[in-house]
Amino acid sequence: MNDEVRFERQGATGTIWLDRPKALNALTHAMVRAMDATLSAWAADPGVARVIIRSTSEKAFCAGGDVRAVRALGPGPHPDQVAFFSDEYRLNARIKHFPKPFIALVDGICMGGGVGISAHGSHRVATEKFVFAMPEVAIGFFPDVGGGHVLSRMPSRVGFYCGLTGGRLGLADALWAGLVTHAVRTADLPEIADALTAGAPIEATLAAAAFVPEPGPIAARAAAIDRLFAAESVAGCLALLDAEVGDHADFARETAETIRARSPTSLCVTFEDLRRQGSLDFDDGIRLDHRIAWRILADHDFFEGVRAVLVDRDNAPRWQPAALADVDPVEIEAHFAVPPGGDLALP
Ligand code: QUE
Repeated sequence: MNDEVRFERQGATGTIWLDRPKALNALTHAMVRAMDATLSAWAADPGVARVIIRSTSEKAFCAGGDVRAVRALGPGPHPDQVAFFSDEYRLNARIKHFPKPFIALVDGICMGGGVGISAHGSHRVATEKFVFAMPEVAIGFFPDVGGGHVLSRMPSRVGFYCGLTGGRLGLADALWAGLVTHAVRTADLPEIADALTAGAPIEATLAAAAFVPEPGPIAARAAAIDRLFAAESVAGCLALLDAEVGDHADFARETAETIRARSPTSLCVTFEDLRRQGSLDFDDGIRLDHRIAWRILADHDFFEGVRAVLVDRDNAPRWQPAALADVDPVEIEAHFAVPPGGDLALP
């Protein structure tokens, strides 16, 4: 039994409690395995009619995967690293294809791996404390866990903005982008959860609790973002951002500065990934995530990025190569090849 994630059965409702608050519920391999096993059993159990996932932390739903543990195994790909990502991606696919309502109650930070266990469910309920990000380019990784599938389907190339900057979306923008299905208030969440757990009708309960937030900052800039991220490469987008004048010039300058701090290799991999994900179904998309993750485990930047952001916390990663112009296109293409062990096996 794993005490970092707990499972409850009340009547026909199964509840998953993420309970690793000191690490903002960052997903360990044991948590991933426990959730996958329980969801597999609940999918087949006619006594379970719905599943709710929520957090014991007031601050975070889930900040990501336990990438510190992945890094601690050293440069890879190590079999345990590959197994962690493979199991995590299979869990993401299980949630995407879950045969019953899967309701994520997301109150607080939801990044990376947290997106993978909430955004693919049938109901994504979030509060005014919701903060979404796919920040992996900051640690030399890429938006995995089915995040590329989601980002590539957001309106107005906002997914490219999110993926290449690691930038955040608040509740209003996430609702606008289709990530969140219902905006509710944190104060109302206990009552909503109790009603859903007791078997109240899902759509009516959520519709009655939902509110319409004030428009968010990203939706307000959607047309500019669409234009600024319309180039055919990362360098092309940076050129558009650098050339921007007028109302969005400050936004463009800050955005370009953020992108320039990210791993050049991660940026190029992410750009090509988002380009491809738009025309792949979910399962092919997550198989692509597995190919890329496998290859990134052999790269320099992931280990350096986790060191700089999460281990030493100097926030001064020394990327290799350090400049976008020095990224070899052949190296980038290699991230999309089938790994020696074959593609991710999905049930
Ligand atoms: C980018 C990321 C992650 C991140 C920060 C980034 C990520 C992740 C965590 C994280 C946060 C708090 C913890 C923890 C991990 O931070 O994936 O163990 O306590 O899991 O800039 O991709």
